[in-house]
Amino acid sequence: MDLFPEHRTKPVAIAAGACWLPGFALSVMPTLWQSLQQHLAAHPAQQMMTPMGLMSVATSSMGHWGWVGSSQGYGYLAYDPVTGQPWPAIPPVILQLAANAAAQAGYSDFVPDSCLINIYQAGSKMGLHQDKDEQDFSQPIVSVSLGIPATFLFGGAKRNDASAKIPLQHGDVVVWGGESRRFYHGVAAIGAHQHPLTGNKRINLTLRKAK
Ligand code: MD6
Ligand code: FE
Repeated sequence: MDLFPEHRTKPVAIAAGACWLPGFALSVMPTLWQSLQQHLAAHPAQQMMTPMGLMSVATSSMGHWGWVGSSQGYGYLAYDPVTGQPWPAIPPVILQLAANAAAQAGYSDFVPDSCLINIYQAGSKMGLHQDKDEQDFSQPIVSVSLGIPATFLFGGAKRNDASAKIPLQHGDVVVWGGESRRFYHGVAAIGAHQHPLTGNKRINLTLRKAK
């Protein structure tokens, strides 16, 4: 597996059914960024509680189902617990990007109903976990990275399986599905960096079909 190809423009297979698409989101970034800023102004990201404790990332959502945590548990909720309002629709630019990335990775007709927005700063991380709160595991997950770099950890079906370390940059997309749909994954602690668009932050969009 070549994680550092000279030309970071071609898809890189990272596991069975999982694909890293370097720079795939760059062409739509101006439109994407504008819609994301509008969303976050109305639905600010909040640090969610989970039964494991307060998350180090701040979270907001778009789409029919938002991902929400509390000390009682976590999962998909149709309204923003902060405003009590339904989540806004996923903007067309993001829906189209997700469908195009999924298709590039071999998953046709991907129509997500959930877009989780995670905001990381220096020291934020996400421990190894599986995404298994969705109903249809035939649908892939599409993850879009903005801003400062992150090391995405992509393991296997078992928690102890070795993890590949994927050096994600602004505009990179990762798609996983098929055999790797329930593989363990996480984000290593973020370093202190600056990015011209996002400042000291990394923003990740995770698109899924929840229900
Ligand atoms: C990321 N997030 O933020 C990856 N999975 O780069 C996740 O893998 C994730 O934030 C399940 C539930 C919430 C998440
Ligand atoms: Fe996840």
